[in-house]
Amino acid sequence: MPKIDNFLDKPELIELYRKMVLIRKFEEKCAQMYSRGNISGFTHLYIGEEAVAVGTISALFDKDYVVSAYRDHGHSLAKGSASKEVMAELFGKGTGICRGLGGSMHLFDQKNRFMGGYAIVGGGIPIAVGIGMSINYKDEDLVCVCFFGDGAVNEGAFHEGMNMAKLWNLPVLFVCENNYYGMGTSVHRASSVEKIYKRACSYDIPSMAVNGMDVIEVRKNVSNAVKKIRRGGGPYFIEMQTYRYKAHSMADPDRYRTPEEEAIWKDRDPIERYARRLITEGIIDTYELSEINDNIDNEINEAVEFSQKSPEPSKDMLYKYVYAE
Ligand SMILES: Cc1ncc(C[n+]2csc(CCOP(=O)(O)OP(=O)(O)O)c2C)c(N)n1
Ligand SMILES: [Mg+2]
Repeated sequence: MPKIDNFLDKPELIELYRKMVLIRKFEEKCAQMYSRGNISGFTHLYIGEEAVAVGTISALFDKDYVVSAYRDHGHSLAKGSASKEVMAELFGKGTGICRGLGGSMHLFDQKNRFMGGYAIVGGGIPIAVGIGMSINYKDEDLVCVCFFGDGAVNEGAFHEGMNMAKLWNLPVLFVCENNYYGMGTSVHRASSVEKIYKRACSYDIPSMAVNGMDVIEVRKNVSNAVKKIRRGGGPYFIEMQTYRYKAHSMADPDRYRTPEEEAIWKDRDPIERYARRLITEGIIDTYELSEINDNIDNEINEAVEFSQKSPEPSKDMLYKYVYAE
């Protein structure tokens, strides 16, 4: 059976492709639905970064935990959330994954152990550390992966979290998605240390940088890191070098990047490159690829239809899940 680098078999290789396309098409549809007024509030798209979520999460057990930030649709989908429930959440409908009460930045899917998106930069990090602590306390063979951006490494929560994770030898994989910008501020204007993976040295946490545009590279390196963590090796830090093709959020005019820079990154497109590789290495043919794409188009259209038809959250939900009487 064909494999890439003797590493994954055909169904696994194809699943990596399918999941990346699912995220890309889901996000493209979100942009459309947002501009039509079906989705409101803040929405941050993950287009361009798909290989990071898919490569990382595919290396985990279903029972492992994932914590995200506010650019969270891709992580939730990669962890197994149903696309129609995520879309309905963005529409603010009662059938959404958080019954329409969370929205784009606060997805949560306990059954798939997706432990939330968080709008506060770095806010997910202490939560992931807490999950790591509970894993050790219960003596489980699990890992918690925490995704955050390059902007988060300048937050106090990052430093407190990294310190405690190392001190208590917690099974946490810190995945910094370095897309080179925190809103409109580039990394070199925000971080005294340009190589972000070096930040982990302060806490004696092993770390590395990985090409986040290559799903196989991501998958391999995360697998290795997770193996070490499961053996009791303590936390690990990976800087995934990637790029978001779209603006910071749907509300950002995106005037801080040059077309030349964008073109360089789009040339490294994780999906196109991987599709070419699958074909060149004889894993799949163009017919199979277009079949996968068509199936995903159908899935996304069904997700939109489901969301449109779904009811608003009922009025009796108004005071549920709030602290005030
Ligand atoms: C504590 C805090 N400070 C500021 C903000 C406003 N803010 C929202 S997103 C963002 C940029 C973060 O960039 P990064 O961590 O690189 O993630 P990316 O958006 O690139 O995925 C900022 C400053 C916030 N949400 N929380
Ligand atoms: Mg960033």
